[in-house]
Amino acid sequence: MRTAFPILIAMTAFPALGAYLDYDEVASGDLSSNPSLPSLLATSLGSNFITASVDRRDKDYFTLTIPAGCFLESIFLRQSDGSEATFLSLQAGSTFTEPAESADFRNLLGYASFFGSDVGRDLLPSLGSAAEAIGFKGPLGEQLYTFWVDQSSPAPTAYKLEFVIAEDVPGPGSLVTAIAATCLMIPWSRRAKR
Ligand SMILES: [Ca+2]
Repeated sequence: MRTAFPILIAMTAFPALGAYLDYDEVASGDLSSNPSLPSLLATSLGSNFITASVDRRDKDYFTLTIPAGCFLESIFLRQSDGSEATFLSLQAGSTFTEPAESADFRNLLGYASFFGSDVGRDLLPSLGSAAEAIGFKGPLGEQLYTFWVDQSSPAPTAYKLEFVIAEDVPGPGSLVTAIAATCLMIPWSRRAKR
């Protein structure tokens, strides 16, 4: 236990001032096209970016790990240059279980389509309210989410997404408190230093 506080204080010494995850396919390689083995990417508090492209033959699958006690608060579309809609979907967990050719929307946590005109919009509410999908409201608190990005056009469509990770806890409760121990200890440690 004695080592926990220095580690937590070290983590909190650098609050969300910028992009902690900044994955760009140009520099880091194409994201996985295998739903059973998505690219595994760790996020941090604040803004996390993925810049990539898809086309009819190139689907993107990636899993985001959310820091313990934190929440996926928003998914802002920052770039989209395709002439057709790009499809975005997610499931909780470390793989995507639905086949692209015959996905059962009832097994998706959510899905949405976006165009260039949606740049600047938070896609999370649309994902959560998609017809037939499991759905959700508000921030997402699981530790792992796997995303599927798809496009029917043969021409590549570039997209950039900003995933905002927040430390806010939506409400009191022992389970939430236990899960959120890391983030809850941040204000405690700051108070202790004053
Ligand atoms: Ca790609």
